[in-house]
Parts: sequence; structure tokens; C-alpha cells
Amino acid sequence: HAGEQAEGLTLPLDLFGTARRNSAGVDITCLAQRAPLEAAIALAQVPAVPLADAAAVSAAMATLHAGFDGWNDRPLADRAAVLERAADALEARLPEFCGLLVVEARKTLGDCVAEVREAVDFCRYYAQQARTRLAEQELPGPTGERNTLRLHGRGVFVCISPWNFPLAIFTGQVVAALVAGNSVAAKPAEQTPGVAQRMVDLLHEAGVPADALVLLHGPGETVGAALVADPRTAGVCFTGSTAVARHINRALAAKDGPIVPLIAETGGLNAMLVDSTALPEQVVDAVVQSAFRSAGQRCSALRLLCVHESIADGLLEMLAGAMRELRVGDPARLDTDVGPLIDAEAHAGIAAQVQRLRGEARLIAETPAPQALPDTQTPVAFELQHIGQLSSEIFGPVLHVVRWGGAPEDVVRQVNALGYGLTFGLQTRIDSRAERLAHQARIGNVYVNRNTIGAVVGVQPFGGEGLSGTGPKAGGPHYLYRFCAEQTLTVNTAAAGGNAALLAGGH
Ligand code: UN1
Repeated sequence: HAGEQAEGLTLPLDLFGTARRNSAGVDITCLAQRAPLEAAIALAQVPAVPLADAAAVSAAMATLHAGFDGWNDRPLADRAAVLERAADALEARLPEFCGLLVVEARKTLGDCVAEVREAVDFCRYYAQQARTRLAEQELPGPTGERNTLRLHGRGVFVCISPWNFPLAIFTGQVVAALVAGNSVAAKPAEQTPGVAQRMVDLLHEAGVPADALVLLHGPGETVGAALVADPRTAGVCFTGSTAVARHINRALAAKDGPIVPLIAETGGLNAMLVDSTALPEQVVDAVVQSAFRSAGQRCSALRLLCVHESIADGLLEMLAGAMRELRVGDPARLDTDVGPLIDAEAHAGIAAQVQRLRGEARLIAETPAPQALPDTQTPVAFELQHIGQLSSEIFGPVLHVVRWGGAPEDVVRQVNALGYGLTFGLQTRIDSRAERLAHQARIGNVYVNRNTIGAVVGVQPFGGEGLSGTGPKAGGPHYLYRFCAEQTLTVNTAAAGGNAALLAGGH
């Protein structure tokens, strides 16, 4: 088949494929590319990082508060140029960052290449967006006045990021906040401090001043909470669980002082609806990638497959066959499809959920593992009786399947009722139906006849609604605005004298 596109990777062979291409069409399995990647994994050393305490948080906030004006006053084009320099430097160091990601985040090599490219794309995209969207605008107004709209940073922005995209999401948040003029206190996930440290060093080398970006390591309960509670915090950008987003929202609401905005991108209970006209091979390919790639550790991953009863038996048999072919194992190998989970704690939680499902649901298929692998959950699919049986997001390679009859609109209604709204897949050859059901879905990213992961920066702006977050979408044209404060400047140009400097655009 022609191959699916996911995060710039075309997958022309079986399932995830052994030949992998990046978005520039470069086959990363070719020897010239492979050698530096393998060498980088062998050489990868996760840097040791210091843990922050309350005093370190407070000192960092004082530094960033003092540093804000200097950075915010730099011309927009300068700040954008710093991001572009960072993008070039990161691209040149792709093998090194891949090596670090494989070792620290246990992601497969194919996922790591895609992730470094995504981080590069975030830097370039937000630089380009800032130049055009954040520029000063003259507004039409009555004669005798001049009206100007200006955007600037809000102050110190706190960015709290997850371990599942420890480079791409971390970088996307930080550079968006920076290019808008904010100074940034960044708190990466505890599981992946090293890659964040290396990226912050790179950003400083690219020209971000030391007092405009400070990295703070440690638990969310202490370091994250102290950052959110700090009176100097002017905004919070968070990606992670719905529960933690609620917690941050409550903490912000309880503070005295300015009203502090929260940008939250949280979980999903993502479904795919397959009708009787869908192409089975295409569905299986999309399901396997969406549910099991990255070991299901994506908020965009498929959790619930809703198959029309008329084609369910054949489709599930084909899915079971595909799942048996997946290669589970060492993330450093290019031919591994599914690597280990992030850590033993995550594994224990998911294993308990799988144990529960073995008692409650029908096992459809399970990928065999060559041997017992540490912290690894092999891909597994269970059939439920109805959508209501689905409890909460399981952040691993665990797929639920239900059969449906009747009207597809009823399925979408039930999916909407789950309350999440991140990704949704539609598999149908009836175009008008796809259009209608997409419109009905209260969901941020709807994908028709393809997989539901790997949103491309600037091409598929990513983010949800409801329990899945606040918006605006990352990698989309509205994202930067939320990091800005706005000033409308109205000058009475008919006034006698006095406004010469303002009229001359003095600043
Ligand atoms: C996440 O998993 O936290 O579309 C979000 C995708 C990615 C998802 C990132 N951009 O698969």
C-alpha cells in the first residue's frame, strides 16, 4: 500500500515498517544516517541535574522577574532570530539528542528522530508566526486619532511539561512563551530532566539570556506547586494529566493578586469509528499505529475502536494477525516497534489495569514478547460490551474495542459523552458521513481514513476541548496570542503639540 504519513515518517512496509523516512524523504535506515545514530546511543550520557528547593525557586523567580523587561524590550525580530538559531543548532545535533532520548525516555529510535524534528519545527514555526502575528498593528479609527494594537509578554511564564515528549513538548512550550516576550521558568518531568537540561543549554547558547530562561528540576508537588503559587507568576502552560491541570487551576484561583491564565493540554479517551464501508487493511494499519506506536504513551493515542458489527469479525481477526507481527523490545534497535514504558511505576499501574480487563472483557489479541522484558507492556486488545464500560485513560498500549449497529451518530454522541475531546478517527468511504460526524464530534483533532497520531506542527494544529484541555492549539496560528498581553494605544492626533514622539513611532 501507499504508506501512511505520521510525524513525517512514511511507512511503506509492514506495520511500522523497517524502512523509515523522515519528512524530507531521507531514509534514516541508510547507513550514512544509521551510523551516527547508533554511535550517539552508545555515547549518550544523561547529564546529572541539581534538584531545586523552595529557596532555588524563589531565587529563580526573582531573576526572571528582573530579566523580563530586558528580553521583552528586545525587538520581535531579534527574539525570533534566537529561535531560528536554536532550530539550526538542534537540527545539527539530531543524533546526539536522539541518543539521549532513547536512553533517558526509552523511546524507539524512529520516535526519537521524529521528536527532534518536531522540536526543530516548533522553533521555526513560532519564530515565523511571531514575526507576522505579533507585529504592531495600526487599527482603522476616526479622523483625529491614531489607534495601535501592540502585543508584549505577560511577565514570568511557568512551563510544566511531560515525559512522553520530553524534547518536543518541552521546547514548544518554552519557545512559544519566549518569543512572545516572556521570561520563562521551565519545570520538566522528573523522569526526563537530562534532555530538558541539554535543550536549555542549547537555547542559552543560541542567545536566550540567562535571566530570561531558568530550568528547575524536581517533583510537581513541591517545585511545580511553588512555581504556580509564586506571586510573580504571570501565566502557566501545562501539558499532562487532567487531574493535575485541575489542581493547578484551583491553586491559581486561590491566589491573591493578578488573575493568572492557564493553558492546559491534558488527556484523551480517543475513539475511532469504523463503518461498514471502511477499508479493513487501512483500518488495521491506522489502529496499530495509533494505539501501539510509542507504546501508547501519547495523549493522542487510540483507546477505543468502535467497529460496525457487519465487518467486526473479519477486521478483528486481521488486527490480531497484525498485532502478532509487532516487534517488542530494545528501543535502540531500528526494527523495534514497541519499546518499554517510561518506568517501573507506570508499568505497575498499567499491568494492574490489564489484569482487571482480563477479568472483565474478552481478550482479542496480545503481541507475544520474545522474552520477559523489563517495564514492558506488550500490545493488547480487549472487547467491551459497550462504551460505558470504559473507565479512564490507560496510558499504554491497551486498546478497547466495541461493536456497534444502528446509527453512527449514536456512537459519536456516546464518544462526546465521555467528556474528553482530543483526537477522533473516522473510517468510512462515505464522504458526506465523514463530514457530518466530524461536525458532530466535540473533538479537537479529527482524522478521516488515517491514523490519529503525529500531528505535524503548523499543518495539523494540535489540542482538544472539554477534559482534554483549554486550547489554543499547539503548533497552530492562535497559540502565541495566549502568551501575550495586549495594549491598545489611542493617541489624539488633533491635540495641540505634545504627541510628536508617539506619532513618530518612538518607542
Ligand atoms: C501528547 O501525547 O502529550 O499528535 C501530545 C501527536 C502528538 C501528541 C502530543 N503531537 O501524536
